[in-house]
Parts: sequence; C-alpha cells; structure tokens
Amino acid sequence: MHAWPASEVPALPGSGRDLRIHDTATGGRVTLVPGPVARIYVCGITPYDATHMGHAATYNAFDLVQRVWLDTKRQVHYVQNVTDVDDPLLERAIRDGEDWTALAERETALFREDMTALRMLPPRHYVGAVESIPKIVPLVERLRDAGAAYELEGDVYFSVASDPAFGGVSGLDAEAMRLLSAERGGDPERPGKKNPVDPMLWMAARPGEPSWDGASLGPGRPGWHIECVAIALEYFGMGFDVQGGGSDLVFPHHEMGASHAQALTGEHPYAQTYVHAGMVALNGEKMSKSKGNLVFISKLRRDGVDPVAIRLALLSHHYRADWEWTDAVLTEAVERLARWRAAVSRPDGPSADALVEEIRDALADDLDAPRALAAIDRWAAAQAADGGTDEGAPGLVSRAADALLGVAL
Ligand code: 5CA
Ligand code: ZN
Repeated sequence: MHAWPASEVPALPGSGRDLRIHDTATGGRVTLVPGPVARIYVCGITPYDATHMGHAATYNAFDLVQRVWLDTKRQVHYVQNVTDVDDPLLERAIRDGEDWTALAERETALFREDMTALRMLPPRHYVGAVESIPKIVPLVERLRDAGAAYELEGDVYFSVASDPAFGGVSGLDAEAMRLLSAERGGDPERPGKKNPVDPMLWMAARPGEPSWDGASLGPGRPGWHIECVAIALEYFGMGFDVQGGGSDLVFPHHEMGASHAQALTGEHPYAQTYVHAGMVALNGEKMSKSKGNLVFISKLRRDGVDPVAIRLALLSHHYRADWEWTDAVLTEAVERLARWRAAVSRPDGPSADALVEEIRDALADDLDAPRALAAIDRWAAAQAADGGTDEGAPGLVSRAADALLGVAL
C-alpha cells in the first residue's frame, strides 16, 4: 500500500533532547535512547468509516514522538498497518450493501488525505492486512507446530499459556482481561477454549465471507493481533523502540501481539516501550465508529476549518489525557492560530532562542504539547505587547512550530 506525501521538517539550530515517555508495561517513565534509526510501529485504522478526532489525536501523539527523534538528528523508521479485513469492516459493508474492498479503499484514501492535511509524517511502510496474509500464514503454522496454538472446529487459537511473559504489557488480572476481551473483539464465552481470553490466529472460512489460502491451516482469514505482529516482525524484528496506539489497544491487542511474537521467537521484549494515547470523547462517551458519535476530520475540512487549527486543537491536550471534543476546543484553537500567525508575520520580534529550548524541553518531558503551546503563547503575547528587534525571531518561531509540532504558520 502507498502512504501519503511527507511535509518537509525544517532543521533547527542547536540540538534536540532524548524523549522521556510513559511506558505502559512498566507503568513509569523511561528515557528512549534509540539507535541512529528509531523504529516505531503505530496501529493503523480499520477503514470502515472516516478518520475521526480520536484517531487524529492518537496519530498526533506518535507524530510528536517522531519529530522529537528527528530533532536529535536520528532517522525514523515508521511502520503503520491498515486492518483492511476484519469483522467490523465486513459487517459495515453488508449493512450498506457495499463491496467490502471498495469500502476499505475509499476510507483508506480519505485517511491519507486527512493525514496529509494535518501534516502527519507518513510511515515508511504502510501495510495492509490482506497483502500480509502470505506472511501471516507461516507464523500461525509455526505457533501451532510449537504447541503455542490449538485448533477448535477448524479455527486456530493462540494459547496465552505459551508465553511466560503474558500479562506484562497491561498488568491486568484474569477477570479484567476477560471483560475487555469480550468488549474488544474476543470470544471468551466460546466453549472449548483453553483460556477464555485466548485470541484467534486464523479463522476458518465462513460462508459468504472472504477467505484466503491458508496452506495447512485451510482457507480462512487472519486474526487481528497476528496481523500487526507479522508486519512488525517483517520490518523490524524483535525489540523495536515503540509500539504505539490508543489506550483501547493495551488489552487485548498489544498484550496479545507481544505474546504472539514472544512465543514465536523465544525472545523478549517485542517492543522496548509501549506508548498509549488517551481517548477522545464526544457527549460524554468515547468517540467510536461503533457508537457513531464522531467528529470527522474530513467534514471539518469541507466546512472550511483550517487543518492547522485542528492540529492545534489536538496539541492543546496532553496525549495521555482522556478528553472531550467540544466546539469551544476548536474556537480556542482558531483564535490561537490567528494570534500566532499575526505574531510571526512581523519583520522582527522578541528573541526566540529560549523559546525553542522551552518547546524542546516540554516535548521531551512525556510529550507535554500543552506546555509547548503555552510557551509560544507567551512569545506571541510579548510580540503583540512590545514587539522586539530580533530579525530572525519570527522565522525561527515558524520553523520551530513546524518542525516540532507540525504546525505550519
Ligand atoms: N486497526 C486497529 C488497530 S491494528 C484499530 O484499532 N483501528 S481503529 O480504526 O479502531 O483505531 C485506529 C487508532 O485510533 C488506534 O490506535 C486506536 O487506539 C485509536 N482510536 C480509536 N478511537 C479513539 C478515540 N476515541 N480516541 C483516541 N484514539 C482512538
Ligand atoms: Zn494493531
């Protein structure tokens, strides 16, 4: 699959900081010290509806991670998947009487447009589940042959008991896992499973549903977690720097992904760090395609909202916070953008060297974007009040906002 075009990231004077970030697995902050090429896998969309503010908030968080790394002169190897076959996608296609491949292609194309408009850095590899099936099948066969997977009425399940480190990502107890598994695509009630939360690796073909050649597994389609594992192992192998996604993916998705990979390779850890973004809500409930309480990026763009203002609205919340989208959030962002643009449009201004360091410090401190915005607010206020004589300052502020925050002034 192709990704979307990259917007340029200006280079800044001085040097960036190593990122300290909250790691879900250890429950504390860690300092990320990747090699010269930092490796990040972020779980992509299931393309059955348009990009909403919750998706955009999550991708914004991981865009900041990359911008901090780029500022340290590292390269970034970013991989993202598209879950272009899964139950919710097939259900939506049936509901709307649409071909499921056409639905997935259309929504993926819209996602690319939204990501481009929001200046999110594109992944180097943007990979679909369907195109990954030839990689997934041998992994499931290997798990089965190693005794880490078992068959149930033609379907193949992963046995969580096969990974001694199972539970290490989420830290949840068995009952909490069972509840979340039922809520998030698992089938804990199905009789015959060894452990209720064991997830499916390969689903035998069902009548009326698409299926693929599964070699010794028989025709069918892949489970959800093994899809991301196959892609991450293909491009990174074990021990890549960051596995990212929204906090709704901690369990079961990232827990199971880690266990699949650990059982396959006998190595630990799958990812060095597990980073999760908070959930965006609308009208008091998590924004989700299944509930339909959505604010679409594409709809706001069609209504004439500047995507840079949308980006600022996202940045005004800490990435780990759960927050609520309201019209006031957008209005505040639109006003902030106007103030910043007025401030950088003058030929000179207050010196901005300290401001660049403040933005760097804020982002390196668990991606504290709201603190970075407050620092730029103070510079813009000083510009509006007294101005300044530093001719390089407005340009430097523009470049820093663009390079570190993806905000084009
Ligand atoms: N395809 C899978 C991941 S492999 C998936 O979860 N797709 S998704 O379309 O449901 O979500 C895409 C990304 O957006 C995930 O990282 C998910 O955690 C995040 N996300 C979904 N809803 C919200 C929300 N309301 N707030 C913040 N992030 C969200
Ligand atoms: Zn995933």
